[in-house]
Amino acid sequence: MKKQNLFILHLLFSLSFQSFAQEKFNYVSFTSSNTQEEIISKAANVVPSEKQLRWQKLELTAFFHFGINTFTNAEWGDGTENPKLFNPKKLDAGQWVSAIKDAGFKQVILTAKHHDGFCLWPTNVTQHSVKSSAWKEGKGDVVKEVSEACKKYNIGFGVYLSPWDRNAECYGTDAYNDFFTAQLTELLTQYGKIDEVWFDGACGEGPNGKKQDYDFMRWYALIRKLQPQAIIAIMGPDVRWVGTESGIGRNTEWSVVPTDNMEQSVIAQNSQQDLIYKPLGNMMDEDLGGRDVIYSAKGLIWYPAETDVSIRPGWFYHSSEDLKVKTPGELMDIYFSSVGMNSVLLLNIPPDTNGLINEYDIQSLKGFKSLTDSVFLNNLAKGALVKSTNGFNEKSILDNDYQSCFTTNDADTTTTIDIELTAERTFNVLLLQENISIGQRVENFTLEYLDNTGNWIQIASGTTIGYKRLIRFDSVTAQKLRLKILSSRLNPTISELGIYNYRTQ
Ligand code: FUL
Repeated sequence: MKKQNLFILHLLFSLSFQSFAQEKFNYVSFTSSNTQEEIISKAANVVPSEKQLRWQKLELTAFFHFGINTFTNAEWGDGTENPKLFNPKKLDAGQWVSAIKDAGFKQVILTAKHHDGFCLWPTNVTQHSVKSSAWKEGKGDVVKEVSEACKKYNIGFGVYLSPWDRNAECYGTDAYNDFFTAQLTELLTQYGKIDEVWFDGACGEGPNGKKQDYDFMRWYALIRKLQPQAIIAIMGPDVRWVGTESGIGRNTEWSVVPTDNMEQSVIAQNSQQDLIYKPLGNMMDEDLGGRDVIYSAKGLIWYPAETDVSIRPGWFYHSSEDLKVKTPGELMDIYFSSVGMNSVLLLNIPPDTNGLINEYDIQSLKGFKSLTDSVFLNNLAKGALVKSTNGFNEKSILDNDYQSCFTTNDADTTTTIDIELTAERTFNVLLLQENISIGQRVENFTLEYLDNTGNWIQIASGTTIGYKRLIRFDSVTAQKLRLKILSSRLNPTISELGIYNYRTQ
């Protein structure tokens, strides 16, 4: 290629990357004068906060449901349990953390206190804790042991602290908010770095039960102050619940969703700062962020989905469920329908009464890891020739570097990328990743292959991509593939593309 042409290409390339420099916000608000075009362009520039991006890249996180329920064989304790029953004689937090680390998980969340109010650390504000248990003669601290194991294995550490507390006498009065604040402060100050705080929305008090107005704003502010890097999930501002406990997310999963409680003053002055309130709005619909939904929104926020599901039928360990541990194949299905649907997976693996991850669960995690490795360590598109009709930086979709990406000029919201594999291959999985640090933009795409009669045949199609999209289809054997981005909110970005073969047993 002539030097001059190369220069023009380079210029075009840098121009297109200037669009990345457009103003980016974690949330935006609209006025009634905003046109639909303006709304779409603003939506395309809403991006994750630094901590949301870090969290999204974890992909796999593990829940440890452990507590008095483990010893009473219950799912929801009522708070009257005898703390002496808690006695995990062989507790080994290193075994828990290494088991999940070996399976590819990057962060854990421990149920420091579930609805029964029993605390896994020796809190100062109630006797209902490990302090009153038989375990280590009341001198043990599960939160400490798990947090230290996480440090040792370089795994993120988070805490679940149930707002609903069936043991605390003050529950239902103003004093409970102080009680909870004190518990939260202990957790945030005594165990080093906390990466995620998980506030459960569950409350089974019923119409005649105790009513508690939770002081969430105070708790969010406290977390932001004491552990500014921590994600506040579910009943919190950073991460929303996907809406099921089955492990199945949405086919169309927008991380940019409407929120109703946009305060003009907050937005005008602190547009780049963290929100300290939970976005309000319907976060349960099938389509949370499509065009029709956002046209009538007051504002938009980056509010991604977390998919929580248990490896067993229950959240706590019950020996009767040993044979019901999900198989590696079932965990793979969940991986496809959570991580593969632009969500982070929070898989619960409940330690047993010995204080160990049970052998059944260990075996299943191991099988899951060998399955993910056997599929995803071998990108069949590696080394392929990649050419687009109107884009730049095509090679970056195969460079295994998330940050670098393919894109087009600003106004080009469609593109076609041809991929010629180094040889004919058999495959049945497509992986796509958008560079979400630039925004989530793609609304519609297809994948085709060239069959041996010279026809392009569609094998996969989808709407959103987001951080990661995995699509399975019937196996095909081909050498030439065509990815079509049919609709995007601004110039699409593609960070990575993968083609894999998943052999189900
Ligand atoms: C729910 C709780 O009620 C369950 O016991 C479990 O902790 C699950 C993760 O969240 O809301």
